[in-house]
Amino acid sequence: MGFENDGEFRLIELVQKFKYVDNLYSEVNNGGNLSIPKPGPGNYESKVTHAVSGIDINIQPAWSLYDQAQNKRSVIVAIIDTGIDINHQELRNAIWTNPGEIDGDGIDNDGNGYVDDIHGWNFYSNNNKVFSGSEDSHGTHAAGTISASRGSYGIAGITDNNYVKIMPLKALGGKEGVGSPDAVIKAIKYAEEKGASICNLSMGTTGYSEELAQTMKNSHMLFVVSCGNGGVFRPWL
Ligand SMILES: [Ca+2]
Ligand SMILES: [Ca+2]
Repeated sequence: MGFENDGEFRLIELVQKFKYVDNLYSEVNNGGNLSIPKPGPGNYESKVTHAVSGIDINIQPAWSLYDQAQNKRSVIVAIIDTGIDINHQELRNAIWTNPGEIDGDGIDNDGNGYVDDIHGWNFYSNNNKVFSGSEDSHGTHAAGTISASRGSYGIAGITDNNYVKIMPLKALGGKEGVGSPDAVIKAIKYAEEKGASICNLSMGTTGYSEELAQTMKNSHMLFVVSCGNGGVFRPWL
């Protein structure tokens, strides 16, 4: 609904509400096996919401300008989240590949401390598996919003994934999409060292980590973070 607002949109509301946890989280499931509630007649409510037409990100003119541009620069966007389905047909062309790493040889070829990190790293489980199935739906969703292929089937991301590549860094996991500040800090440092210039953090926390705050402050990357999910007020923000 953010791409084009023509005055009304259908809002799908989850009946099963989010809850707060004492750690970083993406979204919370109250007992099912998926990180979003299972589809079913009792799980969703649908209603039409009226809005002011044109209040959207106005993406079509931006695409036109971008497509006309002669010199497009390559940009790496690190997504620190749950994992990402890197083989999804909408995302295959969008996934960053580590140019200094040889896949599957059991050797840390680029010497960054991570073995076979060919498409990012899993800081939740400390391995190179950046997609573990249904628990990684949230990160896959975020990647799609940023860089799903245009002109393919299904949705379109806001960027041209011929130039904008996604670096999958899994720091949240399990059925509740929870992770530690330490995992996020390590992922931020990884992203910076491997050339990301934008870092997406679609997550929230009810706690404060001075080390995480300083890591972000000392980074040269642009951080895009979620804000206001759940409406909790924190005075330090
Ligand atoms: Ca490596
Ligand atoms: Ca290797």
